[in-house]
Amino acid sequence: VEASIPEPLREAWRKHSASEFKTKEEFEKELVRHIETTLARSLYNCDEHAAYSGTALAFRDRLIIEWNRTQQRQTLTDQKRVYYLSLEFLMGRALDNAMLNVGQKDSAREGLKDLGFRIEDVINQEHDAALGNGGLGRLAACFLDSMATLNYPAWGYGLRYRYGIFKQEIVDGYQVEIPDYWLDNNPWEFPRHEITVDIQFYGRVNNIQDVSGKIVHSWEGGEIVQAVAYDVPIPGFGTKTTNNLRLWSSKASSGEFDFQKFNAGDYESAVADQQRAETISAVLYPNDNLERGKELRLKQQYFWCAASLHDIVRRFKKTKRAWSEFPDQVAIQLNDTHPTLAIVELQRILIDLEGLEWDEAWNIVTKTFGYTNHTVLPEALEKWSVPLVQNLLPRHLQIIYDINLYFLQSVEKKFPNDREILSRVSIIEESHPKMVRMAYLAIIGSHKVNGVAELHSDLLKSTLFKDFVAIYGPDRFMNVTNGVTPRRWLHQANPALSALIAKKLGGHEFLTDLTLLDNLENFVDDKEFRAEWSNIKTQNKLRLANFIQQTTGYKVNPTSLFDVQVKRIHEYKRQQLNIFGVIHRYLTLKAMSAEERKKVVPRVSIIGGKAAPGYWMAKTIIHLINKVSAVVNQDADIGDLLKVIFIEDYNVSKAEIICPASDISEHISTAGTEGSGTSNMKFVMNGGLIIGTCDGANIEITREIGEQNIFLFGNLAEDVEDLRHRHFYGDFQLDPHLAKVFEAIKGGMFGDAKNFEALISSIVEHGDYYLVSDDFNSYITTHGMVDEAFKNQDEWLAKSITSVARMGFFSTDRVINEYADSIWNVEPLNVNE
Ligand code: 8GP
Repeated sequence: VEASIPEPLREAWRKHSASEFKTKEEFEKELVRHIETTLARSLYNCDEHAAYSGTALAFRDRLIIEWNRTQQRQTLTDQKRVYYLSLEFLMGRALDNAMLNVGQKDSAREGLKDLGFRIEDVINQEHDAALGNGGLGRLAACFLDSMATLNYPAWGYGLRYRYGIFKQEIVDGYQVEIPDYWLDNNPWEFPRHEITVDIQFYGRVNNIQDVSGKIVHSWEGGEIVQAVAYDVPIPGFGTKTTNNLRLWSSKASSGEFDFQKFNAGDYESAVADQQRAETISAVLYPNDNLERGKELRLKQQYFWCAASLHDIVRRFKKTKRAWSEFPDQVAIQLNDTHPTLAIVELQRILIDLEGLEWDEAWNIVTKTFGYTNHTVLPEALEKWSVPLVQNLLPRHLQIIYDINLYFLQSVEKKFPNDREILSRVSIIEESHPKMVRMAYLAIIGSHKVNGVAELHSDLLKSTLFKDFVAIYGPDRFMNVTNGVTPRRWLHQANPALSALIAKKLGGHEFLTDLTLLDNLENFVDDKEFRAEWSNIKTQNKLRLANFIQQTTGYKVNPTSLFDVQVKRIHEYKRQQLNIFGVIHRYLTLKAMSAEERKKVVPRVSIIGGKAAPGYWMAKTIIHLINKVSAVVNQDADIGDLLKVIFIEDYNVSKAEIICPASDISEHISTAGTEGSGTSNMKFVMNGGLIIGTCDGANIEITREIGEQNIFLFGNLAEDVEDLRHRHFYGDFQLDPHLAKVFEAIKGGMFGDAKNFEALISSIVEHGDYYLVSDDFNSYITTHGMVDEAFKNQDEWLAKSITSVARMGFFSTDRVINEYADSIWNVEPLNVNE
């Protein structure tokens, strides 16, 4: 139904059309109105949380006004749009970001003050939106910010999980998981109950011959689950664009209950059906860099891909264009292989529902999709068992087989004498059971495949996807090095530093053109500037020290060197290397004379991150960190020389406190294992130095900021395979310093040694896959260099300023422009007309 109001009646609409607040007064009016009406509170019972809700609602109104105009503008200009499909969007908090992006934080601060509240306390009321695990999900969130800021017509599509990533509690040193029910009073989403899509599962395929003799495939039976849209407005910084993040929620399709079953007295089964449907979008899988092949996960993937594609196709069909124009209107980016079924689904829509020929359809499909790979870890590569796919998505399996058939025929033509290559590149792995290799399907169905840092993209081409480079040529494979949004990770997280930089550079333009930071190098020797810079770091460390005291009870000295490693806990990221290094430091301190100790730089080792609930070794590492913390922190003999802090429940809003407060941060994955890493960028952008391996984006950070400004250590990626091979054949020598650390653990210094046996034996007896022992000496030696460098505060400060000045490359604005130019072929919208 066309719901548009006819022109003669639009006058009243124009007169009363909602407008956004622009001053402190107007903000106060909106805030009080929301508190008194929407929230039904008053000045007699308005607590901080109500103040937060009212403020959020006032800003939400502003966003929705811009959101409406943006959608209108994008529909009118009818340009090509980008759709970013990601199972994870790790957004964190929205209020502070909204205030800063629409440029009204001062109005809000003053307005809240007038009404009796401190803006910081109000902001702190917000629950993080934690619909992601780690880097991949946070990258998607940074991308949304940049796409809106740069005025790209872009949508995010994801799942509206009822439970985000679990909350982590530490009990007796062990991680305990608590469900994160985050949806109560979430003011940032708009339910669109009128936008629903029916999604089919199971059933069977009937192949029918039509009058012309063509075989038509019809997917019948099975069950239907309904997808309901929830929209989250994404405001750009300093621009009119507010884009949309559409999250799908699952619901039983026949309303609340199956009333027939209900009336027949089968109450339980009616409720069970409903619950089974709602289960699809109930939980985020809490694994980072690990796939477990669970049916519910596959259901999530198809549910979300099918709903999103239906939405995209519906929007395209409204323009009444020919199907051949689809790739000129639509670019779809696959954030890892999780949305690969979208390729199959689009092919299905085109041939089964729209009646296109296979080749014509496939040509449209491949021009539409791009695929980003985030990891080379074998355990993270998705494979789905053929029987599972057959049962859940019978028609899709047929299409996958057809895609594979045509692909293998083309490979055979190209390499007629190579039988081996066919089995190597086949989408179907000939195992028991057979498996569908999703990465191969994603490559074959996309026109571009990219990795997330240079080394990573090179490794993809030379190892995992080597055969595909031979088949398609090198042009299909490219690199787009990751970035982070400077709005959240500099301006919002570190307002004092952002203000100082703006003062020096004559404005905040650097926030939308980060390369302008390079002008800071002119001030490296500016005394006053240096003092302010250093003072800001001290204040940020003080803020973190207070946070640590409030949350752990431990007092840390803010003049100590703050050494931080925060990220998901994973053997490849090597938090075990870190904690063994800390134990080595502790043992060294204990053996020192009082005289020697005087020369020691006091250090606070701060580690935080979640382990996947089923990842036992990662949980063991957390346990060890907490045991070491308990022993070291109460050792009066050591005092401030060493403190060890485990930050519980690390998340985006905690990262905003932690990143600006580090002196040094650790990015110490085994070379060749980390796709890119993005926290390395956040830390350097905030004036912290880093210690790291030659891995992921560390290499490019080094190239930008200069070798003298980073502490690199460890074996190179090219040597890893050989070392592993040698270990496998028994050629392994435990590093003598590490041996001492193990002696201490085995001697019970950190509680029952049995708890840590497996951690030690993975290194000593099982081949040390992550090369902890091989890199240990280099690691502790380099930490010695960090200590020495920190003693010279003047030079340290120069390194800090120079590094920030050279970080311009690592903005997601640069990243998004690269995707837009070389993968999506889309232009930003001119919003000033
Ligand atoms: C991560 C990579 O490990 C990291 O190096 C990279 O910076 C980031 O993606 C963004 O590109 N990968 C994941 O977070 C990941 O694989 N997550 C799984 C939950 C899907």
